[in-house]
Amino acid sequence: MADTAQIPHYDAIIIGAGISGMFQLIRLRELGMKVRVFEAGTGVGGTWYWNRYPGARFDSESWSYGYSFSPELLQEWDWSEHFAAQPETLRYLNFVADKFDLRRDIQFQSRVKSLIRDEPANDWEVTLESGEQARAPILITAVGPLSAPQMPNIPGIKDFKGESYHTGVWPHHAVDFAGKRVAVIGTGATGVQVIQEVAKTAGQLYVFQRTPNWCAPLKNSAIDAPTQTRLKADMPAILKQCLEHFSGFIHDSDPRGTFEVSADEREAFWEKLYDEPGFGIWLGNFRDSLADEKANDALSAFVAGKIRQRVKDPVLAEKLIPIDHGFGTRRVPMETRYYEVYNQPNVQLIDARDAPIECITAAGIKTSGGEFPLDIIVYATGFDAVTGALDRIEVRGDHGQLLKQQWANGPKTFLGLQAEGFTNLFTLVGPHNAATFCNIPRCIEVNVEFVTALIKHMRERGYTRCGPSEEAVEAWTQHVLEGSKKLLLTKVRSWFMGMNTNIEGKQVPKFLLYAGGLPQYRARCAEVAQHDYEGMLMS
Ligand code: NA7
Repeated sequence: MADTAQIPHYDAIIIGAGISGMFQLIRLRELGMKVRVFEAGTGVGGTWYWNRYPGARFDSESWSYGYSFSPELLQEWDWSEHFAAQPETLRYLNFVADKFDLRRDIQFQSRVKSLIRDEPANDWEVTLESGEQARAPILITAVGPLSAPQMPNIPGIKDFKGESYHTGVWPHHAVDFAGKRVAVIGTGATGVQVIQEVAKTAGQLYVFQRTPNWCAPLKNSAIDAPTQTRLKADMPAILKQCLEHFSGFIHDSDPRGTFEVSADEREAFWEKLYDEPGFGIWLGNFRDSLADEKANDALSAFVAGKIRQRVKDPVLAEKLIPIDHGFGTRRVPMETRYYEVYNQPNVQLIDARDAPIECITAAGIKTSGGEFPLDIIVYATGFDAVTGALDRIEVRGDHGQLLKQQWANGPKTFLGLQAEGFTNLFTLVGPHNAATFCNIPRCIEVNVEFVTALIKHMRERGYTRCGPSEEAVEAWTQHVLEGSKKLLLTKVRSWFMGMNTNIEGKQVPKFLLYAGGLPQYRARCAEVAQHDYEGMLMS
């Protein structure tokens, strides 16, 4: 490494100014540390900065999503809807950045190219795409689990003469769909949000669906003044409840088994959940819904019935009903009149399984069944999930080893926060971390508080290095993989399983989440801290 004395030096460097990076900055400042945050965007907000596509909004109840660390902030901010749209969330995160004067430590338009450990100097050297460099002994990645947008591997994408956009890097200018011929490729949580919005104005909307997903009604509404007052008063109880629930939401599974109740009771319960706002039907269902095949089949049959009721054309309805996976074994897209969109004359579903997309041409999309002339193509094709954002950076550890290579056969971490041989690197919301299957701010705060307390512990005792032992990594990885086996979702192709048909080497399932739930994760983190960070070697 060249003349390092010329390179700006900090106590810690954080990569990313989304929800986790912003909160980590606040906490490290409180320790009196000199911190630099590098952020690729021109503003704060991470996910909510990049995903500004039409229809983008929460699936978490807004009032369960905000930061909890500041009672003042909780009282000051009023959410206007139970499930806020992206512009409001971005406004909220900017409000936080202003309130805590965060921008003075954040360097925007600074995409990181490499993170190289200089072990003898006990520093991480950060190099930006611009060539600019910075160093710090502590490096915290706050790069997000769904932040590496992935284009499909369809030939001819560059040939298209119309407008085209990936949802995850949506432009800052308005895109006008009125009267246009529009294609949306992808029917995941993002595609579903885009489709129901674009269908309102497009002249003709073609939805290219390869795999139907099980969607459920969001039931969003405005928050009226009395509800606002009640929510503010209930905030401590709501936040406590979230921390005690499996995935950090206000919803938690029902203690009853699917077949422990009568058929009538079961049906009535599902009707109630289907009619209620939010993820209740997914995360607040019978305790065996996502683990027992028969229970899951029965629930899937109930939801299929709903789709048949809502889509007028019976042949089309069948095309929208998943046949290769059960309800909730992939991320459930939340919708507002999504199925009714297919009753509109300006919307056509193209089954990309029957007639696969062959290529993109200058004029539109060509499938094995025909050609579709288009003005706009929207790629709602998802992300290189969880490990993707780290894979896109050259991350080299103590002995020059590549993190991507070390994780080639699946991630190996301690608590989803540290990898062996990557001293002083902390991966907020990393793979095998509870935050990957969570109402994310609730888990982010758990991550950040743990890392902050650990750094404080190191500073108080004069430790300058921290990394997990081989045994701790092995034990955590086994615990994560063992725990995943009970869930049906491990048998299904999805981003949960690190599978992406558009990326070479990502066709083999590698479980990326943590299926033990937030309470168990918090308990384990607390236990590790109480035992002087057992499993983490400090010197
Ligand atoms: P997802 O859930 O990964 O969905 C991507 C969609 O794009 C999905 O329907 C894919 O079909 C489809 N896709 C991807 N590549 C292709 C090609 N080559 N041809 C046709 N269709 C394709 O991403 P989202 O952005 O919707 O959601 C990601 C998460 O962000 C979401 O779970 C929320 O937590 C927020 P496939 O299913 O692979 O057949």
